Amino acid sequence: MFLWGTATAAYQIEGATQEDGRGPSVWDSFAHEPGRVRDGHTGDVACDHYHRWPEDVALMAGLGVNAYRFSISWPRVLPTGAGEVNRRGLDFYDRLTDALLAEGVQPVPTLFHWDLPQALEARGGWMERDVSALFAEYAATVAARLADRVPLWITLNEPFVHMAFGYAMGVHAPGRMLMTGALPAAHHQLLGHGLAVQALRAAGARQVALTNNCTPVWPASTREQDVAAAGAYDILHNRLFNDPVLLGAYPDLSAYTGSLDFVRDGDMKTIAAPLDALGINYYNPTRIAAPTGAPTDTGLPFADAGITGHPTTAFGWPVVPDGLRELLTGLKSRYGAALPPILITENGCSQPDEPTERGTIEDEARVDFLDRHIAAMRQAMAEGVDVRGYFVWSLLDNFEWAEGYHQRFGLVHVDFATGRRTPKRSYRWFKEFLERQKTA
Ligand code: GBH
Repeated sequence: MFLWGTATAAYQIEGATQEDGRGPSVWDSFAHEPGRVRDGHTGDVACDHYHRWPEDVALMAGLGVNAYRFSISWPRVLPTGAGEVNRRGLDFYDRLTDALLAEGVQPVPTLFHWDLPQALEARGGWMERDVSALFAEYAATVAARLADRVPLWITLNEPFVHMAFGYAMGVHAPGRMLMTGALPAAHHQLLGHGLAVQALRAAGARQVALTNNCTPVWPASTREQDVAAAGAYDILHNRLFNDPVLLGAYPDLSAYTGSLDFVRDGDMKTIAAPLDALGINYYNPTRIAAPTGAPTDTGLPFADAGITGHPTTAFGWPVVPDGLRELLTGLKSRYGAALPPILITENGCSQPDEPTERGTIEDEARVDFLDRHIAAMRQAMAEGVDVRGYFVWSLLDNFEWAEGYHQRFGLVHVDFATGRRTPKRSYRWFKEFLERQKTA
């Protein structure tokens, strides 16, 4: 069965950050630090999904999806990251799982979508090797409770973005600016992934995947320097996270570091544990040029050249549906038989989505975006790529990290003052699309 779903993440929708024994995460601390998130927005309430989840499950039942990708909040389950289990935290995901199954919606949990328990950040966060083993213990704890009903698990969401935005550039929690010094945070996430795969299988999980954010990389010109810079960017963004998992080895990282002393014997074998699927989050391609040599250069071996000549979303990201086909066929040609079946675990766009006087939200641009990306995915499938699922980011407008509530990605509009949900035109479009899949 092809999985058609929507996706969300705990900190972006749940709220209730101090309820039922949940501990603080790095995102609670970060969002409450002045100047970190636009207009000082926080996830304290967000979509209040922690209380309104029955309504959200009903929205998915009405939509007709057969799968739902959500994330589990590590500090809800283990308030200090390790040790004492908070049963009320697990109870929440247990209730959600049962309610989804009762509606014929397969729960697809992600164990880590960036909300590290603050107590583990105090110990060094993902820069600290021990966090990998603690992540696997947490995975085992959750699976012991849910694996009897949950067939498919995702370990990490976008370790690239977490490393780059959280540890290298400081624009996401935990707000560190280590630049290339952040590479251990990549390795420890990947090691945590590999250890979690073992723990999940031991607890009875039938299928395990990792979700990577991938981007097709376009050289800004055919000049040799630009092509080399594009290759260097591809290594950092895509291959650093795909190669170890699929091939058991890092790509050549000499443009970024002189030493991989954080890698120990046996790590690569752990990281390369066979997967049942690779999750891909696709938003847009990236155009890369050689650094200019100006004082404003980052010191990195590439510069973002920007993409022009394509429409953009409210976030300013270029809309390039064919980039999804290019990405998928590119993965197939790079990894061949080592590439497991693919799940598109996120795809979607931000739009202003102001209600009309009649209260409806006519998000035509989102309908067009989704329609064209699904067509591009199908084109890749026709070209031989084994894709098994597609999840729209997102079910609900939600807390968009450093942008707060300013970017709206939902099929369902959320009035953040009242929590009121209003399905958009795109929700009705996707519902009709899914009905057509059943009869086709
Ligand atoms: C995902 O990350 C996250 O998993 C999810 O939580 C989030 O809400 C969602 O996407 C929407 O942001 O500067 O034009 O080259 C997406 C990671 C990183 C993808 C930045 C787009 C930059 C576009 N994104 N990237 S551009």
